[in-house]
Amino acid sequence: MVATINSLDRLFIDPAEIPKINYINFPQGASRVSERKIQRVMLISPPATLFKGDLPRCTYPLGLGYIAAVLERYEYEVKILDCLVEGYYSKREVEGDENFITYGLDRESISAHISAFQPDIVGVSSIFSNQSDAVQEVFAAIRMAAPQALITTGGAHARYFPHNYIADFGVDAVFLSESEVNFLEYLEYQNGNYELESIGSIIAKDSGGRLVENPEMGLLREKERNANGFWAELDHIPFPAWHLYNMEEYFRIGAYQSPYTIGNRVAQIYTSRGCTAKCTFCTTTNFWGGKLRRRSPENVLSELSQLQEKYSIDEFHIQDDNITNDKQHAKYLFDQLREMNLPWCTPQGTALWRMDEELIDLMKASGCYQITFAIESGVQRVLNDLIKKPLDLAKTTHLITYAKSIGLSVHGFFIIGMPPMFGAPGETIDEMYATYQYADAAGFDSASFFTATPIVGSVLLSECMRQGFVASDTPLYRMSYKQGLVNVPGLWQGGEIAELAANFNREFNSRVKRPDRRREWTANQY
Ligand code: B12
Ligand code: SF4
Repeated sequence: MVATINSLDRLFIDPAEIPKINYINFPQGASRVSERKIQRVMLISPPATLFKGDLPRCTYPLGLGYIAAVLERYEYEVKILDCLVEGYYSKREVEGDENFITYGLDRESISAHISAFQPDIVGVSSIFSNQSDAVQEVFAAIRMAAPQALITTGGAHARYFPHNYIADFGVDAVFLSESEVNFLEYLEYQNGNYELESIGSIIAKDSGGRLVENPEMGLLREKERNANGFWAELDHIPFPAWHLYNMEEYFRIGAYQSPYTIGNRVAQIYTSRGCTAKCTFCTTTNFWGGKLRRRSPENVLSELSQLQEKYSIDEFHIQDDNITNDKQHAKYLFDQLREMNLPWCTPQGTALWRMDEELIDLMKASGCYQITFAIESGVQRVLNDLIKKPLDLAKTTHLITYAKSIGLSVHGFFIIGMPPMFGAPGETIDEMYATYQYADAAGFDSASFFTATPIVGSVLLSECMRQGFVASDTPLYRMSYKQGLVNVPGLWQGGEIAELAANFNREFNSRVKRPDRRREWTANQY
């Protein structure tokens, strides 16, 4: 089984150290379609194995949509299979683990989809550690249905287990970061038009079975600003291939990330990639290179207009890691979003430390109806010493009341159970209660209390490993923010923290009056 701490790759270097970054662009041309050996590409998002208390949210695998759009631009034939949306109502127990449940297509059904398409190559998304055994099921399904097809994978989980995937599961190539360009280059390599050695962020076998490794990170960036002077580093990336998603099924299921979603036809959008902060629990810095790259407001509006025109969307969710990282750019964007006249929210969490009244006014005026503030802790010491989020509570808490006062609903994200880090003492149970009290006093309408979870690629994991706070056989493939995986001898056990977080969630949210929903949400499903 992949994804225990024992099986972490040697590439799992100090997550504070980012591999060398090269800025790259799309190639000018590609091989002739008629001469291609590899032309039919299937991109698969695996089923989801979730903690029993988690709501099976079901949203578009955007990464695969972006890759597909690029491949279509170069005339490859592409299909996206999202095993979750296609098998959403089929759920099954996880053998040997009663706390988890799997949603989505089973191996036979996945095989049937693969057989029907007969791909030359399959790319399996591996962005979630808790999907890593589902990823293995997909590999097995590929072997059953298309034994000749090349197997590849990539994403925020695959990045930390590439040798494992190749040695134990017969994968041909693992992509280590952003992959719009290197996946295309890999296809071109297979079609005799490119050198494997020239591809960045990849570990792959060449035609003779030799392993080629290049951990350097290639990040897309074109021109800096557009004609109107707005940042536009990502404007050259095509919009995700929305036409390859089963849009009506996502709309029908309606299990979007936010429990407060008001629309019935919701899209999700990325307006920037990356974040420049270095919060210890977060993997963004490591995975996206700690750099911020933006799309211009015009580019974002153009995608939203297309979504409105083609799919009649009636709401959108902004999924950026940190939408307000560049406050001025965010202001320009929100100002222009008014034109869309669509409700929107930020279920992914926004950085209170990059906000002010003017920005919140612009959000409201452009259709935002709910902000999720990612506060993490109501205790400044915990923020400074353990979480390392550049948030000053004394200077910013009033913005929460301000957002409420202008009619926005406000949700808070909090983390409890931070262990000792960098020589600073771990979070005490009293400090966790203080966070609860902070959330209460700050006036949040609702809140999520997560247990500190050592995700691969986070400094939190490396600090826990260094100090022996996580067992080496900890099943990273069963991670959820509802479990307590960190044990600090003499301070607390993970189980206690998980229970405390569950109580906080229940207590805080049981009083929330929710809008009429199509589904039942329990107080612990935040
Ligand atoms: C939106 C989102 C969700 C959505 C679902 C998204 C979906 N269907 O894809 C929802 C809300 C459901 C969700 C849930 C969870 N999430 Co989430 N989520 C995200 C988020 C914010 C954005 C994902 C995204 O669209 N990124 C933008 C696209 C462009 O990037 P991408 O998907 O990574 O794809 C690029 C590369 O990874 C690569 N790539 C990806 N797949 C493939 C495949 C191939 C073949 C190739 C070549 C390349 C490749 O190329 C792509 C293009 O450049 C990320 C953080 C982030 N910034 O990425 C967290 C993130 C993926 N989530 C995370 C986690 C932990 C969870 C949960 C476990 C939380 C929980 N409940 O406890 C659940 C698990 C859900 C599940 N299905 O099992 C972690 C995963 C870390 C880990 N190792 O597990 C992340 C990284 C955030 C973090 N905390 O650090 N999530
Ligand atoms: S501000 Fe948000 S996205 Fe940025 S490093 Fe911190 S948690 Fe991650």
